[in-house]
Amino acid sequence: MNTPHPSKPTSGDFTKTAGWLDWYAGPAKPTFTVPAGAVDAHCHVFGPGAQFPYAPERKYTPCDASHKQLFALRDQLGFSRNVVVQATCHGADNAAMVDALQHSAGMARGIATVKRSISDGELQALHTAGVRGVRFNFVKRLVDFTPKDELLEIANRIKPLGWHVVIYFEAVDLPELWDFFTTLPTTVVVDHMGRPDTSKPVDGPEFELFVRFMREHSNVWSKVSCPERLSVTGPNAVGGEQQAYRDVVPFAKRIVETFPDRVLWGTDWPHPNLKNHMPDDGLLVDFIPHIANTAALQHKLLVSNPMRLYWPEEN
Ligand code: 0GY
Repeated sequence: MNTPHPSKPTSGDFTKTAGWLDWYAGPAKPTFTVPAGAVDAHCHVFGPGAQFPYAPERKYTPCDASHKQLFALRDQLGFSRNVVVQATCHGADNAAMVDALQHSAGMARGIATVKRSISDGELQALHTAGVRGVRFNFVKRLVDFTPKDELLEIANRIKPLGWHVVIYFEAVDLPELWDFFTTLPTTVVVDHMGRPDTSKPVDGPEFELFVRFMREHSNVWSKVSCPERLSVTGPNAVGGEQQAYRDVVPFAKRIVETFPDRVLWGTDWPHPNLKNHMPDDGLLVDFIPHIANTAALQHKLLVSNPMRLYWPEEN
């Protein structure tokens, strides 16, 4: 008899993957006040599974995290808008994400996952719902391989809609993916700074390559998000100062200061796949002034950049 792998979910079973932490209920009110009109440009919804079943091909089964809970968090943190990124646990079924957009009164945009079989009519329906991009995921623990010719075909089809491509990859894979990324015909937004290894120097060859990638390609943007995912030192404050995730600061600060017009920030709520600690989203907001330390930089990061990309009609 075949016994299923314990970490590999089966399609009808929505039992949360072992070791998974639920998102943090009751986050602190941040000390840092975000500028008016701030956008949380990277967050997700999960299900609820009973209404929007998780994809049979998923690599994890999350806890449910609804759009109501997302919008309550937005209000608690002082944000005005969200960009809801299709999570891999929903595969290419964008229904939960689209439902969130449709309940946002125009205050959320979306990033979808699509296959080459999607019709023009379906793409147009996603656009009408508020989708403004597609995500190509190269993180092997999250997705199976999709051929690059399929991705390029999708990129060429979404370009006329004015959409962009969001890419998610690990820093060690950038050299191999460079040629593909630089052929993409749209704006390209990198998730979480290309996941640098923050135990390596900020001016070492690995992160220099990422900086070069952005410097040489003016269509490349970066989310300076997920200190909780990238940090080795972790959430603990040291001394009297709030220095959670302090090892990530030099990486994010460098990107914000070098490319102030091409950076975005997001909570990453409900924080998929965290097993060691779950961040208090209020404290994540308090991380922002450490990486963008002037009002002008904060405004670009949180308001003018995401508005230009996701709500250009309001500019
Ligand atoms: C993130 C990061 C992760 C997961 C996903 O869609 C996803 O499943 O994005 C991760 O596990 O690193 O951006 O939420």
